Amino acid sequence: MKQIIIILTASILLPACKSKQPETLKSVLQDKFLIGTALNLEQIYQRDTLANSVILEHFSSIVPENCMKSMFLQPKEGEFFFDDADKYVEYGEKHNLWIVGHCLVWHSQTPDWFFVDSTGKEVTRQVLLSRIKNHITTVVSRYKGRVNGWDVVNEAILEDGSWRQSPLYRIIGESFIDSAFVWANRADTNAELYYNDYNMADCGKRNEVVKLVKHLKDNNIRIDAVGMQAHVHLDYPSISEFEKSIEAFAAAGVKVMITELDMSILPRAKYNVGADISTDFEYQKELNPYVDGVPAEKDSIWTSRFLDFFDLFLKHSNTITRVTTWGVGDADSWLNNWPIPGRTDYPLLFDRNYMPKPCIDSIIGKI
Ligand code: 9MR
Repeated sequence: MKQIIIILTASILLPACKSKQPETLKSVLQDKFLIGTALNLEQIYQRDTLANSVILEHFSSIVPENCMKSMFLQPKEGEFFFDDADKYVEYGEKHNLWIVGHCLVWHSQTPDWFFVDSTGKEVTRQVLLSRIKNHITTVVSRYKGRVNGWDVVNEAILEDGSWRQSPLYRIIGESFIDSAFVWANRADTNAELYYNDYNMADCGKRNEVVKLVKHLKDNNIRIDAVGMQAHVHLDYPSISEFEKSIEAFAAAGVKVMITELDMSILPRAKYNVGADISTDFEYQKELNPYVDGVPAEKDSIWTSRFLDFFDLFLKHSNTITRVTTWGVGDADSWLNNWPIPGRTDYPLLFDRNYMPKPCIDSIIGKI
């Protein structure tokens, strides 16, 4: 009898005593969209416990910042290196995260041998197509059923709507995109397939990407989403132009993902350089003004604009299925070294000590 009373008392009291779990980005956003982050090797190998706990607390999706790019996966023809990518996928599976593969076909970070023969001469269309097919088939098949979605083609179209004159385009023509999506689909019919690009709020690029999506769909080639990288600035792009692109991609019949979100706080060397890593400028002190910290006023401008973007994403949460930031803490960001090396930027949601910025509380408070 005494035992029954104790059990009954405990079951009545326990729920009331149980402390409420603190809310995190991933907990509040779970019914809206996935919230993701890019991981570097330090994070994939869990060398920093603080970064690791932030990732697991706040994020529901991951993407590898570099280790799945073709120059790392296939440094020599037919010789694949999968150690880091395997570790990345294991990490995601272990923690039940939505795993993105980035990226299968890109003009950049492609190994030197990819576009040339043994004499250094550009390869033929047939050879290049067979190299792309082999790369995609090998990589996607290895992670079949494990990677949830792939950036199949990255950055093929320019801001004015013309096609990037990369070796992919010059040697094969526009159809390299069709082939890449067909081969990725054959290798894993369940993984989602994405076209991913930066400066997607620009009208020329927006229209051409819509055309591309329609072209793929008209030809029964599967594409599931368009990735808007969102390397944004304090003065570019306008929220309204960004919104037009979300709406245009959704109207073309695909989901939208915000795939590489960061917002630089630094003055720009030149208006609108996009995210093309081949662009760089010389270091100048006045272009690196916040080495010792950001003045409060500037910080609040950053926070308020970041929140404006978040409001937009929440407004379109029926269309947007994932928002991924390009890195965890400010020190991890590529923007510290691009387009000018050696600067101190503050573009992400966590500071250099992986402490949450005020923006996170505001996002949590909104939902
Ligand atoms: O953040 C990545 C950086 O560490 C690499 O040096 C760079 C080289 O290509 O790529 C960066 O990530 C890019 C991404 O893969 C594609 N979109 C633009 C990103 C920023 O350049």
